[in-house]
Amino acid sequence: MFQAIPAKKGDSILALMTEYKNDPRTEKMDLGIGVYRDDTGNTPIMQAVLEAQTLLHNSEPTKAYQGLIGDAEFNEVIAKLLLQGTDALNRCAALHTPGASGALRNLGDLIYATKPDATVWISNPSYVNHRPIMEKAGLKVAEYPYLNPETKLVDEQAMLAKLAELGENDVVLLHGCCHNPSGADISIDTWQSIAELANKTGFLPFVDIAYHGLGDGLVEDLKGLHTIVNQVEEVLISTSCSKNFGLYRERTGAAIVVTNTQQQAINSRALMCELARGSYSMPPSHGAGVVKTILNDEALTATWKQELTQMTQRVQGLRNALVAEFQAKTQSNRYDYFAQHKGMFSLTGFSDAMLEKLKQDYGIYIVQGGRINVAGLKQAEIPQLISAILACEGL
Ligand code: PLP
Ligand code: TYF
Repeated sequence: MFQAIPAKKGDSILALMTEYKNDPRTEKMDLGIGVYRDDTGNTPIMQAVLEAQTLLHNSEPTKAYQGLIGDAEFNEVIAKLLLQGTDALNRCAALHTPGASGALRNLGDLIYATKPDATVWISNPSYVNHRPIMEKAGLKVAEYPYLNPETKLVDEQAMLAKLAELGENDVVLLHGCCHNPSGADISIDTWQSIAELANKTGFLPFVDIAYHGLGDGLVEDLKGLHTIVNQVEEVLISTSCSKNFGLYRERTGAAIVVTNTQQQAINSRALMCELARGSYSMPPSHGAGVVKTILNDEALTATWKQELTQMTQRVQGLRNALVAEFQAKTQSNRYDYFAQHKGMFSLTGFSDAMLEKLKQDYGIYIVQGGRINVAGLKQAEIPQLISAILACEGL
């Protein structure tokens, strides 16, 4: 039965992570997979998470099943974290899922269950798993123009021109902030135009926000999402606690459906529960328990916000330092885009040959397409990284 299955290469980002681990060199730099690291190269467990885990450990009464909606209190706090201050909070329902990946798949299944002919439009480029998740849900996937390869910023005109052609059979998957892989985010004016276009043409906005708080901060990073939900009746949202709570392996996220009435949202979530029943059934509880413990406690929330701000500021500092060092070494502004990008990543567009040389000759690991995880850098490594890039340039 399984003899016909060919060997597979698998996910190139995860493969690069393993290749880095197996590289015996001591002088090496992992700028591949999207995890935050501190200046010593560790991905620490946040202090707020450590304290919440202790509280949880001492108070958790049972490990009995939670039911298909997962942790109901987590669903409430995560919806508030994202939608507080908008009227969408009164016409939404959240479903605790195994990471944003689980949310993306569940919402893909929801789209398929209600409109099997829909096309999901993803940005070019987009998160490596957007296309496979939506295709495996049975949906057609197409790309809208996004990144201008010259400026490394968003080609907003081209993007809006394509979205203007769409209609009621289309779903537009948008990155809420900190675009993966490019780091280039859309302006508030463009979010406003997207909201207007959605209302005019009837496409469904689907906002994936996996890096909330890692761009300009928890409040600022929601401006795009809020622009949409304040004006458009129906919106899908997937969110992740992997990065902003550092809970990666705990697989913690949520799928949120915003509809025209609270009852409609509850009905939609009932269908989402049925769809979850057809795959993983119930999500793992620990990460959601940690998140709700933090968000229900003022002191822990303050600690968490402070830590998240420090992480974000470290990345912004690295971005500024990269630009300053590039300017000093090249007497040019061609790498200034690093400081205009938001979140963990910047897409450089480095060629495969250049990436191979950086890896082989310098032990520098960067994802295909040239996506650099700025959040994986140590301050002291910046001169070394830039010298290596400049030595390899032109390949
Ligand atoms: N969406 C985007 C844009 C991502 O970059 C990621 C991965 O980090 C995810 C979703 C999935 O996140 P999670 O680890 O919560 O499944
Ligand atoms: O883009 C990234 O690096 C993160 C982590 O199959 C990730 O989103 C990468 C690949 C993958 C799962 C998670």
